[in-house]
Amino acid sequence: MAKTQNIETSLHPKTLALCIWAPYNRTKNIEAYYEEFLNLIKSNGIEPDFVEKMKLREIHPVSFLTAGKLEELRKFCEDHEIEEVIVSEALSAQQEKNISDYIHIEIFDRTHLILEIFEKAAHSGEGKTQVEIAMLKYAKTRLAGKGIHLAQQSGVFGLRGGPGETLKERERRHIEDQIRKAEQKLKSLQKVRTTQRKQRLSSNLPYICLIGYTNAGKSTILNALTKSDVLAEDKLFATLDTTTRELYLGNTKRALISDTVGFIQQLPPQLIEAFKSTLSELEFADLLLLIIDVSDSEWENHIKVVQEILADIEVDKPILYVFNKIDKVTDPIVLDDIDFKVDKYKPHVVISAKSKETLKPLTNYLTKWRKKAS
Ligand SMILES: Nc1nc2c(ncn2[C@@H]2O[C@H](COP(=O)(O)OP(=O)(O)OP(=O)(O)O)[C@@H](O)[C@H]2O)c(=O)[nH]1
Ligand SMILES: [Mg+2]
Repeated sequence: MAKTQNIETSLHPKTLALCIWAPYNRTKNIEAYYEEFLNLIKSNGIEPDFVEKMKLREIHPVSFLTAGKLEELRKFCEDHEIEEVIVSEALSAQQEKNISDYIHIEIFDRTHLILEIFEKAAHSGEGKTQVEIAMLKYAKTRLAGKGIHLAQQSGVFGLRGGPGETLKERERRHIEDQIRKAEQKLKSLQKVRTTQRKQRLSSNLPYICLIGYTNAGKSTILNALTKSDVLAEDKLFATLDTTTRELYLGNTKRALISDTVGFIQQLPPQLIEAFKSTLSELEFADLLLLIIDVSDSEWENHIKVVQEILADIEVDKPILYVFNKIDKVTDPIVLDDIDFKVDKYKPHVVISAKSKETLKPLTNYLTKWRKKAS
């Protein structure tokens, strides 16, 4: 490992953020990937004391890190009295447990980190229930990882139906029970959504959804277009709940527009699954505004991530690519490059949500689109 960085010393457990460049990660810009991971940690309200980078040539199937890397990590944690490690990758239950056992420190993987951010950001009953289901499903996989441990404790390693297995089985059943209850609750909450949708349809107004990578500016654009005050901040996953507003263009009510949860690369599958009820809104959209933070050097990769998730949830709707935050790009060479590259995405507009004037390409597009539709 290299480039140790002591950011802060405080009362919280001494935390190491372990940035891993795994062989399956085909990014052209690993530093941007690390930065995003550190932003996830920050969005969860944590300031890591140390940031370490580790490049892996191979993944060990049962411990993720090979023996040499494991020892390197153990030594670092011992030397710096680390009390918890957050890893940039999603680990299997067994990999997490094996690393943790070797270094004698608690490990949190990428999925755990994202689930905690979602838990903090959920406000509505539906949002909270969706996160609860994702967390329970995650807990269930971690329980499987505890199997050997529990069996060893009770001295029945390798025996089926012994006390260890019974305990695990009981825990598993308890979690499954909770998942079932939460899913029932979600179903009744979805009824409310269906009623709202019916009301929307009866209004005969077209329906527009804002989608995109987290922090791209979706809520800021919703606020600017509809004079609302949805929480918009420089934080990953600030929005989890869908907000629908009336969209006026000129002085006429033209459409209904919704903000949605943001996406990220390697979004935990439990979350996609749990958020299908919120994302099902997209099926009813007449137009998707795919918001892109064009000041982020990774914007093309972000579009790919969004397109992959849309394909995964089987949403195929007309898209307007909205390249946002152009005010942040000042380098003329980068501006030229953007100018050239955005042409691949049709139709598109380039905007800044910061002012009414720079938002105009979008409002003009929507006005024309609306006229064409009516
Ligand atoms: N400079 C600049 N900043 C912007 C622009 N649009 C949004 N921002 C900022 O970008 C940050 C994220 O904006 P949000 O609107 O919260 O982004 P979001 O896509 O809703 O993010 P999530 O809800 O977390 O997925 C905020 O700090 C905004 O003020 C823009 O056009 N220019
Ligand atoms: Mg938002």
